[in-house]
Amino acid sequence: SGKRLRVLVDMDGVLADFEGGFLKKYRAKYPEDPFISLQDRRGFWVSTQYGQLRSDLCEKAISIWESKDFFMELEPLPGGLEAVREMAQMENTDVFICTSPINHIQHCPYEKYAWVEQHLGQGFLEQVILTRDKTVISGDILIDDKPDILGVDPDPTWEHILFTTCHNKHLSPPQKRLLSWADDWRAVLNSRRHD
Ligand code: BVP
Repeated sequence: SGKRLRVLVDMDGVLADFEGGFLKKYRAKYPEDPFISLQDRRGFWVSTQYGQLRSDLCEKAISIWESKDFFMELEPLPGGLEAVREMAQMENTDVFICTSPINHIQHCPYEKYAWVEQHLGQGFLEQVILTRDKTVISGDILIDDKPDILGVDPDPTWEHILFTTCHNKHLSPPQKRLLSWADDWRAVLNSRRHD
């Protein structure tokens, strides 16, 4: 087939350690309050689980990722940057980073671009897609840790590959999984090249 493969890669929980960065800053800011260890995380929304633990903790959790430098200072997840760099060099392959910014716009959208520039270089800014609705973005594959990716298009073009993280590891999802960047992501790409 002469067609190029388009891979969409999510950022938080796939390339950047949102959960680890959140927990570290939450514990530093609210040392007297209870927290949820990464082992005990369930459900995509951190704020929902903290709100269930104690109602006031929902807004305390939100205050963490709404703070300046939260997104900029997230650590890269092991192997992720190397994987997207390798994808970008592969023949007949286009890779885009597809990420949903939070609605508190002061810091997050800028810091997401700044993170990509710092870790992947200025040229990679061409590959960044910020959208609150990933179903309207066309691609062959979307690698994302969110189990349910919904939007206005009921039949997105991409196949969702669920990237395993603390909050989704106990699910039995309908999607194929990537267990980590040490898993065989090249085979996942190749499985979509000819159909
Ligand atoms: O920008 C991230 C963090 C934010 O939602 C976005 C998810 O983007 P994708 O990974 O789908 O691209 N976010 C927000 C909340 C609560 C908001 Br109230 C949360 O609990 N977890 C979370 O990731």
